[in-house]
Amino acid sequence: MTITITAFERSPDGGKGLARDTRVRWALEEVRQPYEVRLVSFRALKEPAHLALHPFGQIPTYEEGDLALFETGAIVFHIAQRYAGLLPEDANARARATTWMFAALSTVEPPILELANAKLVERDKSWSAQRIPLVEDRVRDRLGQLSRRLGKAEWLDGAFSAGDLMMVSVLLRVKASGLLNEYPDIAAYVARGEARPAYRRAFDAQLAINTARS
Ligand code: GTB
Repeated sequence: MTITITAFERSPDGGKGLARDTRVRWALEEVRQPYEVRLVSFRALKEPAHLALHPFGQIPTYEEGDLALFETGAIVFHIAQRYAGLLPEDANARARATTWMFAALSTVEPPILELANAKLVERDKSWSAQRIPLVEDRVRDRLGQLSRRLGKAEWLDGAFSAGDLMMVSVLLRVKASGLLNEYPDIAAYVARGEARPAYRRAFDAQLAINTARS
């Protein structure tokens, strides 16, 4: 059955992996499933056809036969459950890998998004210079906790899983800030994720779309 995802027609970062179709592409590449991409303009995101797929008017979406999904957590989880390669066989190990997916999205990503908003959206506010260091410290708290758990391990819980895919995807959003470099184990962990052939294929595919159109 053909899998179709949506992605930005023109990504604000020029297709350098920050838009969230990257994590869905990465998951599909890890499980070796071919997929098609429907490119959507910012205007079309808020039009009825796209809103029928995604109530919040965002990318990415995922269609497979009569199944339509939104939310990258749900999409990656679906891919990991349906196709072998992203979740362990053992039921407890599977539950732990799923826990890391949720931890990435519910516990680590919120302060990272807060920092991105503080730097991009709130820059012109009079209080911005006071707020940014506070938000940076919230990110540091999470990175420190994660670093203490990860230590020198290659991945969060044994073999690479959907938990790592989601955690690395979330951490990539803060890479440009330089904060990851304060936690060498985390920086190395993210670099390991980026070095995976499946990630490289996902990244290159997104970049190619944006490069072709610039
Ligand atoms: N919780 C949802 C999920 O995980 O699927 C969030 C989806 C989401 O934020 N989608 C964004 C979107 O469609 C694109 S990824 N935004 C348009 C809108 O809301 O109108 C966020 C994103 C986009 C681009 C960059 N960048 O270029 O730097 C970074 C992050």
